Amino acid sequence: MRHNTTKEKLLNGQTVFGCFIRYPNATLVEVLGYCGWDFICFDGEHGMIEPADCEQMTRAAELQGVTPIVRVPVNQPHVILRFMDTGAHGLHVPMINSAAEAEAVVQAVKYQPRGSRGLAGVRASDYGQGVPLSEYIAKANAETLIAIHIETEAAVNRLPEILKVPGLDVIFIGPTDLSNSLGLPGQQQHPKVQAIMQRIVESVPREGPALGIMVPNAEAAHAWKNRGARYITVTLENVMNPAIRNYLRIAREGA
Ligand code: 3PY
Ligand code: MG
Repeated sequence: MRHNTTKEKLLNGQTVFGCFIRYPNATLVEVLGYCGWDFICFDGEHGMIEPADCEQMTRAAELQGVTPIVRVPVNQPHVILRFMDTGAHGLHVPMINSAAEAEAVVQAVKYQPRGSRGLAGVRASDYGQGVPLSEYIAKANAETLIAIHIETEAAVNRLPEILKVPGLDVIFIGPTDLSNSLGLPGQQQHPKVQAIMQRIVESVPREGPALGIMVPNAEAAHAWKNRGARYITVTLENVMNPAIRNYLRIAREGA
């Protein structure tokens, strides 16, 4: 397993910026790797990315020195295992609603003694051809980044308990699912959605796991940086759309 520079930056108190992509394509990762992202997150929840895609995309990210992270579709150990065995440096797990569910994530991701992840000579462990497995285990346990999604009202209510689970690196706000959970689907700017996000901000202490969030644009990213978020993501579509529209406007009408 390679060194996780995104986790290192978080541990040093820095803020990291990443891009979510939902298309199973390693070339896209390679291209985006030239843009300066700290990490790229391959979306296996709302995208079509399967473990075999994740493996190729992880290779491309490593080639570019950008951290490969994957969002798994569901909090199940056998699913998490297949994605993490590709060598991804970290993962997002959606819909974590209790301390027990957060603990299950850590159990699935970490090897003994902290967790119970299954061990084999897979890509993550250099196919057993690199350092001894015992060395790999210690490195993987230290370097793998865990981001859990807090995206329901129930999760926010239980956040103090969830935060006590050791091994979490990022408490990630999912604004879209939060709006859904409050019966206000797609209304992320609604005062009730904003208020529950503020509760999360106030519940996550600065010295614990980093606060993370999905934002719609650069202005929101910077505003969230100022609010204390240190793990900030955007979708490829949300950075691409205004850039293309701006290009076409200027091309057609002049600057
Ligand atoms: C959400 O907004 O629900 C998310 O999961 C963002 O990635
Ligand atoms: Mg979500």
